[in-house]
Amino acid sequence: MRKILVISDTHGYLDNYEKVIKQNKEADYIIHLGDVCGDEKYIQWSVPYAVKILRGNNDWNRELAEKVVFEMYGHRIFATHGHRYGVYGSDVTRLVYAALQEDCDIIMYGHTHVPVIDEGEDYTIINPGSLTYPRQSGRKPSYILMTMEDDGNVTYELKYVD
Ligand SMILES: [Mn+2]
Repeated sequence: MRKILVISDTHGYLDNYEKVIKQNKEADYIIHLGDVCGDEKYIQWSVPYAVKILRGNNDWNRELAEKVVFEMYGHRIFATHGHRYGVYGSDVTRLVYAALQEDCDIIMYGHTHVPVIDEGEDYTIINPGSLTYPRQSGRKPSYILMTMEDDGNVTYELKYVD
């Protein structure tokens, strides 16, 4: 089993990131979906487990990948910031098309700062929202804790930082 913290859009502020790390000591993987804004090295070394950081529209570090496709427990995961696929409001058409072309069944993106967990028959789309500049109604900083069981079952929990 793996506990994966999916976070995004920290925009150069780490106070809430530190809270998330402290509140999820059982996590063993972090995926940051971009707009890390210079904190990539810090985040990379802040935990003793695996970290993937994607490149957002406010990231100038060319070492960060624009997108990544990887497999875990029988799932293919497509992770990207989203701006390259024109995500806007709730329109994720191009992103979904690109992910399905690569046979992915879990699609994750950031950029909109609005959390989404949309579990479908063929694929699931998630967006953890922003830990720094939330834009959904209520504007609470948010992230997603994803649990992948060995048998491939996945659960997604939208969590908030107070
Ligand atoms: Mn952003």
